Amino acid sequence: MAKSGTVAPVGRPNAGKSTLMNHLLQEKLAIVSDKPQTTRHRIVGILSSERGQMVFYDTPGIHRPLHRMNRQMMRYALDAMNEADVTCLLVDMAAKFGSGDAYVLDLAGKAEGPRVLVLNKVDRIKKPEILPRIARYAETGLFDEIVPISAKNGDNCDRLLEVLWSLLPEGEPMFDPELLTIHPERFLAVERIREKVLELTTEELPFSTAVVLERWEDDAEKDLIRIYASILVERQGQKKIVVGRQGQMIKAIGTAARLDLEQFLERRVYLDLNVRVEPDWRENKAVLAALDRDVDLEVD
Ligand SMILES: Nc1nc2c(ncn2[C@@H]2O[C@H](COP(=O)(O)OP(=O)(O)O)[C@@H](O)[C@H]2O)c(=O)[nH]1
Ligand SMILES: [Mg+2]
Repeated sequence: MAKSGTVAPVGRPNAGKSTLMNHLLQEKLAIVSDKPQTTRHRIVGILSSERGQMVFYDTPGIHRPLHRMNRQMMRYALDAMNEADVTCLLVDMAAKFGSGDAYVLDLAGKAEGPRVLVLNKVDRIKKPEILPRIARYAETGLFDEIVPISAKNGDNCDRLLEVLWSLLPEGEPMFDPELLTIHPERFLAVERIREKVLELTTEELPFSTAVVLERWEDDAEKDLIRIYASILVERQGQKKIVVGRQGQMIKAIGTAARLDLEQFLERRVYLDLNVRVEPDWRENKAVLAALDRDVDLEVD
């Protein structure tokens, strides 16, 4: 009998959840950055093989929510954990264990069903430190399996996948095995624009930026897709940073995003980005609804 079920990678921001899902799917589905709170939705990734089907729910990192947007992000994370067949707690081995980690450990430890602890970023710590760390986590008795990996270079990810397949229930696949995700191209494209904003800007800016799709025109005659999008910021000063001196920053973001989108969409792309100040958008229901629109395709 084939396996079929869902896996929720959960953990603190920046633990490497999106990197892991991308690695296991061999595809850049979720955007990744070195800034916390990169993932803002539940991103579904579908892995189909002769073993069956494993559906990942990549989620926002667990953090103290200070805005309406972040409360929604936390709901995505907690709902995914409650719904998934297997909970996969990711811990950044290179980061010092703090109260945030204790909170997440407690939370994930209460998840129903099998729980796997993934000790990520082993490439960043010394080898002799690994076993004692595993032993300490094993003492909690909260996990069915503990697997040290590097999501970035793929170390031991085969072993993790093996563990996940073994814990998954038997069943029929939920999705067409040809599908990699349930998100429309437009959503994934807008995420990739946001990734460039995160990559090229620094400090507190990433938290207060969002990208909204304004218009998407498929010009078959010219074999071109025209994408009009707005980068939201909260204050005039932030707009200055995103635009840059003589528009240099927005130009760099636009070029990087266009090249990436042309590869992703396998089409020529015309990208029009504009920066808009939208005070307190993270509290604004209408803006948040616009950002949530078109995230999931309707799949029967
Ligand atoms: N050195 C190292 N860096 C990693 C590893 N996994 C993820 N990262 C980096 O950690 C940062 C956060 O990764 P991301 O997947 O966005 O974390 P998320 O917030 O949990 O989804 C990025 O800069 C990744 O490149 C790893 O195994 N080793
Ligand atoms: Mg992420």
